[in-house]
Amino acid sequence: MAATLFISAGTFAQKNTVSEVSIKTSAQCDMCKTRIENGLYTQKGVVQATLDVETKILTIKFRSAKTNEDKLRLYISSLGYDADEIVANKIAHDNLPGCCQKGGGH
Ligand SMILES: [Cu+2]
Repeated sequence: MAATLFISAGTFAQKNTVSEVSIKTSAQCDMCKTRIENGLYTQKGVVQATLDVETKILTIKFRSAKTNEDKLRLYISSLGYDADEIVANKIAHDNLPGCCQKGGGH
């Protein structure tokens, strides 16, 4: 009985494991912050996304059963921003408002 309970609790915990990753982005301003954070919330497994505009560090809490760091970085690139060593998707980047592009207006 005790063993069964222990196993179920373990399975439950594994399914709901929340990991955290910090990713350096090329975000420039509050518009970028909104764009990146709101975008991430549409992605499976993302629990929390917080971008610090000053440091450009994005902190994401995610369920490791549903997504992973590489997927998240690729998604950020698809929004037009660098994500650590993943360079921003060029088309998405060039479609951003000028002030949100790398080295733009801030
Ligand atoms: Cu911006």
